[in-house]
Amino acid sequence: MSLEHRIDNVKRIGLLKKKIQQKGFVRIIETHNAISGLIANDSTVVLDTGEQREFDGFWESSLTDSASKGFPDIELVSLDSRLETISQILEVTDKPMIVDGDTGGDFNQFEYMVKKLERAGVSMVIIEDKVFPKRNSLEAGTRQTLEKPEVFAEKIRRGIEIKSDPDFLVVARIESLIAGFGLQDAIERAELYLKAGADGIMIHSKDADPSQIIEFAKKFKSFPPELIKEKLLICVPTTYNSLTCSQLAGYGFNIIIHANHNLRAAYKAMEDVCKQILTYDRTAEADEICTPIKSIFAKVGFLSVKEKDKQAAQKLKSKLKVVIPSAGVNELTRQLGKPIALVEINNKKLIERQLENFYNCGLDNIVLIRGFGAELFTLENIEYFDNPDFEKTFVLESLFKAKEALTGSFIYINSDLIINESILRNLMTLEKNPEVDVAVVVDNSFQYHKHNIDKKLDLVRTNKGSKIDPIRLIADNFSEDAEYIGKNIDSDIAHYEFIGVAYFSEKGTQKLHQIYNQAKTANRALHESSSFGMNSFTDILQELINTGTKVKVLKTYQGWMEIHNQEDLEIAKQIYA
Ligand code: SPV
Ligand code: MG
Repeated sequence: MSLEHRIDNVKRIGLLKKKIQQKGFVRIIETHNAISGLIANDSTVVLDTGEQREFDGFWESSLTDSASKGFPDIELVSLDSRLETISQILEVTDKPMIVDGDTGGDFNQFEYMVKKLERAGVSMVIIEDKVFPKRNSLEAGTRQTLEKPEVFAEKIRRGIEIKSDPDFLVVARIESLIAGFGLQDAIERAELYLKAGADGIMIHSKDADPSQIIEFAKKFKSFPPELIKEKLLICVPTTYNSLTCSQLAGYGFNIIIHANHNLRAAYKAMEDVCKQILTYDRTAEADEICTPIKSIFAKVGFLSVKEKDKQAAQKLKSKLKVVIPSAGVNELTRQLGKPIALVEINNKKLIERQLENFYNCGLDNIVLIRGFGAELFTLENIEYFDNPDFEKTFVLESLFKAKEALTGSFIYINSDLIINESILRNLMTLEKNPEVDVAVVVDNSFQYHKHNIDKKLDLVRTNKGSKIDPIRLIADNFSEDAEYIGKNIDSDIAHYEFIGVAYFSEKGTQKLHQIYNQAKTANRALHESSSFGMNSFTDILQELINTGTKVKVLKTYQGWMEIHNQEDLEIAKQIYA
């Protein structure tokens, strides 16, 4: 991951020298942009012998940088453009870089090049002894003009003098073998460049036969010791590629550069994939030769961004949670083959409509307990819990499947409800009200249409409730205490209907746990329930009342809707049309 590769420039510059000192020789791989840098940086193999092998640094090649930009390798790409690529690679990696400086320009230009590369965090610049503008060395028949050795030696001297970091290295690249001037010319030039202060010599060849290179290495070793003290020998075995790095190191090379392979590999892969897509007129076949997008996401750090986003969102979530038990199954959900929360009301799932209201109120800490059709919940940013026993147990058991999330204060809401934001906002005021530990949302409109209600309602009788004007009801919220809550009460003496929404303060939540744990230990059916497993939410509310907890009521007149059957669903569709 790109963010993880962090290293400061001074440390990185010194790394190349350090690695060579430690290992004797280093393996360098070409990179031409940030992603190739990332891949090169992270590539590693473990051999049968147990040895773990990776690249020690990068070659920022003039050939592949130019080609990446669609240009021939003739010193056409400006230093600024090269520097842009260089800094993009360095930004996401933590290994040292050697820059192919072409001819380095004239003496003065080379001084600026050295300063800029040093400042960028590059460890080494290699310049070649050709006349500007050089031509790439690999193509047979290309006209190659070598610089006068004395002129080039002077350029090296100027570069050495201007650098300020002793670990930044200036290397002379000898092109005698490329230009056909022979080994002797190469050796004479090497001697001159070393005397000018070059930190090392790169000897280049485009011959498939490595014998001249090997010969050069032998001659280099036989130079007077003071001339080659701490001097590096470098090669680029593009054409004589049968020799391994270890073999080349055996001949005395300290740096072995694989100069163009990442670009060539990418080029071939891109050509192949383009042909596949054109041939089959689709991408199904091409996908097989492509890296999965997820691997790229992982490499460039996108997956860790996703993870960190999640963690941050978790940290910054509202303290007040919303807990939705959605495990149960009824006739309607069986018919629809999905949990009620996932039923679509005019192209939007019920849960999405709920979530919209929660988010609008700043409530984004959502806990949902799944059961029937659990696998159908794919919404993110919800903390899920599961009640696999949803057929045999009831809502209290579902709620306590999320017991580890039941901490602090929370709003309980049934999954088949849509409620107005005003109800939520009213409940949210309780966060600042130390008087209320438990509150339930109630509605008295059932009193006016009792006769056409087909299901047994959860009714509430309070200490001060009466039949009064529904508008006035709202004015005295949280002043009445529920005395009875459940189905087994004559509707004539009940004041309200419990709508399936409740609030618990931190203390209220603790009491809830206490009562639940006691009932569990005793395997006790609470209130109207027939068994412990069938305990309902209203059963524990009544138990709270019975054990001295005040359960306050928040009165609402309409502003909520329960999707209980097909008819409700049709009404909801009309409302949201
Ligand atoms: C490069 O990679 O740009 C080089 C090496 O200079 S070569 O292409 O072999 O000249
Ligand atoms: Mg080059």
